[in-house]
Amino acid sequence: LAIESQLRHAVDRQEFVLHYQPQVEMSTGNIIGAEALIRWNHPTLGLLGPLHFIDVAEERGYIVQIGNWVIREACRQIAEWHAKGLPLMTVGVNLSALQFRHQELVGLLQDALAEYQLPGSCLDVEVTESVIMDDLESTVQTIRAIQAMGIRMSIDDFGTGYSSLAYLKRFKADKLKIDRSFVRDIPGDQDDSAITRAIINMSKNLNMQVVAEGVETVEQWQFLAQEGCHQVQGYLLSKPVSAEAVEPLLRQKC
Ligand code: G
Ligand code: G
Ligand code: MN
Ligand code: NA
Repeated sequence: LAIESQLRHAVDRQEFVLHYQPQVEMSTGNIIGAEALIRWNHPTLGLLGPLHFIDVAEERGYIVQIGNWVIREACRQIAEWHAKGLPLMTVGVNLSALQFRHQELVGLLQDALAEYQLPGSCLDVEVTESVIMDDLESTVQTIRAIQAMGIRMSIDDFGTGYSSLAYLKRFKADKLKIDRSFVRDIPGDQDDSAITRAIINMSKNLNMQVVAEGVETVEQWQFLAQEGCHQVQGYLLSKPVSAEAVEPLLRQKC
């Protein structure tokens, strides 16, 4: 309960920070972007990960304000990196259900890009299948409006939601992110290997990019490379780290 009232003021008190996990293109080894992951620099408890506060933030409705901060902060950071001579990065931001259904989302994305003079291609919006399935009709419209700005749409944790594949026909997702629960036991586990291979093939046949999450070992990398996965993300390359710590990694791209 203390945490709830502290959470309410955390945006105003500037207690949130974004960490970044690089995403690598398998064919070139280049870092082509990063996923932004929120942390709460709590006054007494230290740095807290999303598992400690995202659900509460969603329940209490604070997630909209927090999510708005995430979008603006990601844009500010992309512009700062660019001003320092880095190429324009694409940053993935995670959107919660409430935030995705909020009527001001599209305007907010537009304003954040305009404020930092960034093209839409700098942002990649990540939503889970459950968020999409929640209200498919209105979701499809929101997704189309987001993509019309040049922003990419990724399906996060793909394969774990209670959903049918039919939604993939209703709009064109730009990217599927294979959930790390499937990646964890490849190549040893035959079922996980088969599922991962199937997701990669389906993505390619539907002209979507495919990203494997949670890649921790060289053996996983090799399996994914052999199957033609486009991008990977995971501890093998880097944990999510602060903006300062990720900067040298991003420079390797140049
Ligand atoms: O960052 P990991 O380190 O702990 O993230 C855990 C979960 O929190 C992931 O499922 C991720 O999608 C979610 N998450 C991370 N950052 C954000 C954010 O800015 N907004 C929302 N809604 N979820 C986030
Ligand atoms: O649900 P979402 O995909 O957005 O979750 C990202 C979460 O996965 C974050 O909590 C992040 O810290 C975690 N993560 C990223 N890479 C790895 C990895 O290689 N192994 C494990 N176990 N977790 C990872
Ligand atoms: Mn994500
Ligand atoms: Na994910």
